[in-house]
Amino acid sequence: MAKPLNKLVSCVILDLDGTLLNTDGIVSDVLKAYLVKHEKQWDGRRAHRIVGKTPYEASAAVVEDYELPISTDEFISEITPRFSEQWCNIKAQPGANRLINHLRSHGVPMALASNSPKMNVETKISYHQGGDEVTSGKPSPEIYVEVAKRLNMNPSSCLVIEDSLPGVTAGKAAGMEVVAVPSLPKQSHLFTSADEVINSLLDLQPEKWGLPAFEDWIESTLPIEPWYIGGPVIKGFGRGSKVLGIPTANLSTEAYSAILSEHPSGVYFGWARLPTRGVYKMVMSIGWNPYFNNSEKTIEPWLLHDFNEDFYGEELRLAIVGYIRPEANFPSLDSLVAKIHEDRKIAENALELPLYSKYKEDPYLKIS
Ligand code: ADP
Ligand code: RBF
Ligand code: MG
Repeated sequence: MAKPLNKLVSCVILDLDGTLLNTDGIVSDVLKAYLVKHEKQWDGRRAHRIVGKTPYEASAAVVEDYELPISTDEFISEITPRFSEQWCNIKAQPGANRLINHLRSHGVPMALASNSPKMNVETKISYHQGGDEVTSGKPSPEIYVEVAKRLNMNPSSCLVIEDSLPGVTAGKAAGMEVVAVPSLPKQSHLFTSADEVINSLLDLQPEKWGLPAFEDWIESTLPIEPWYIGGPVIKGFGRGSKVLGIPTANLSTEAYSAILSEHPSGVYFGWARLPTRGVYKMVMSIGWNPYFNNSEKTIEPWLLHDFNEDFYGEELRLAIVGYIRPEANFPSLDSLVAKIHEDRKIAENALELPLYSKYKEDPYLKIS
C-alpha cells in the first residue's frame, strides 16, 4: 500500500519545554532532590505524568502520585525557587537551533506554543508565542488555535512539533499536522494520533510537509559538534555479535548518563583510539537496540579494523563526529545486519572527507 502523502503546510509551531529545550533532566533532578525531604524516591517511570502539563497540573500530579502531605499550592511555592535556580542550566535539544535557523533562513513563519509562560520570558526567545493568554492548557487546542490566529494562518496550514502526548492531542484537536518527538524513551507506541513520530529533531524531514529540505546532510551523514566518551571496554550481552561479523566494544553507560541524555539514541560514527594499538574508524549505535528491546541504553562501537583478538578491559576513547540515522526495528536479523553493513560503508567513506578526517588528530585521542 502506498503511504498517503502528508498535508502540505506553510508554517511551523514549536512546543518549547521538552521539544526545543531539554527540560526533562532538570525537572527530574529538582524533583529527585525535593522528594528526599518528604522521604520519597523519584520514580523515572512516572515522568510521563508531568510531561506536557501546565506547571499547576504537573504539580498536582506529583502531590497525588507521591502522596505528599501538602497542598498543590504549597508544593508550588516550595518547588518554584528550586526550579528558578536551575533554569540557567537548561540546554537546547539536539537539532533545535539547526531547525530554527533553517526555518528562519527560508522565511518559514514559525511560532512557539508553550504551556509554561514563565519559561518563554526567561529563555528570551523572541517569536510569536501563546501560553500567557490562554485559559486552558494542552490537551486543549486553545493555545494552538490562538497561535495560528496570530500567525494569520489556517490551522490546516500549520505543522506542530511536540514532545508530549497532551501537546500532540492539542495540535490534532486544533486541526493541525503534528510531528511527535517523544522526549521520554520508549514512548513512541503511545503517539498513534500524531501524523509522524520521530526519534529526535535531527530526523525531521521538512520536505515531507512541503517545506524546504535541510541542506546540511553530506553523503548520508549529518555533521555534529563532536562529543567524546571513553573508558574500559566492558562485556556486552554476548549475543554473538562477533559471530555475525559485527563485534562491538561496549562502553559502560554509567559514567556518561548526563552526556547520553544530551544526545539522541541513534547510529553515529567517528574515530576510536586504543592506546597500544592506534586510531581507527568507528561506527556505533547508542540506545536501546529496538530489535532486541533492551531495557538499558548501550554504547556499541564497531571498530572498522580486523584485530584477530579481544581487547576487553583496554581503555577505549571515542570522538563522535557525525550522525547517520535513528535506531530502528527490523523484520529479521538478516535485515538488521545488512543495515549495519550499510552504516559501515557510509561511515568509512564519510571519514575520508576533510570535514571528518581532521578529528583523527583530535587532542582527546592523543592524551594518555
Ligand atoms: P560483547 O557482547 O561482550 O560486547 P561482542 O560479540 O560484541 O561481545 O564482541 C565484542 C568484543 O570483541 C570487544 O569487546 C572486543 O574485545 C572484541 N573485538 C574484536 N574486534 C573488534 C572490532 N573490530 N570492534 C569492536 N570490538 C572488537
Ligand atoms: N540494533 C537495533 O536494534 N537497531 C538498529 O538500528 C541498530 N543499528 C546498529 C548500527 C550499528 C552501526 C551497530 C554497530 C549496531 C547497531 N545495532 C542496532 C545494535 C545491534 O543490535 C547490537 O550490536 C547487537 O548486539 C548485534 O548483534
Ligand atoms: Mg558488544
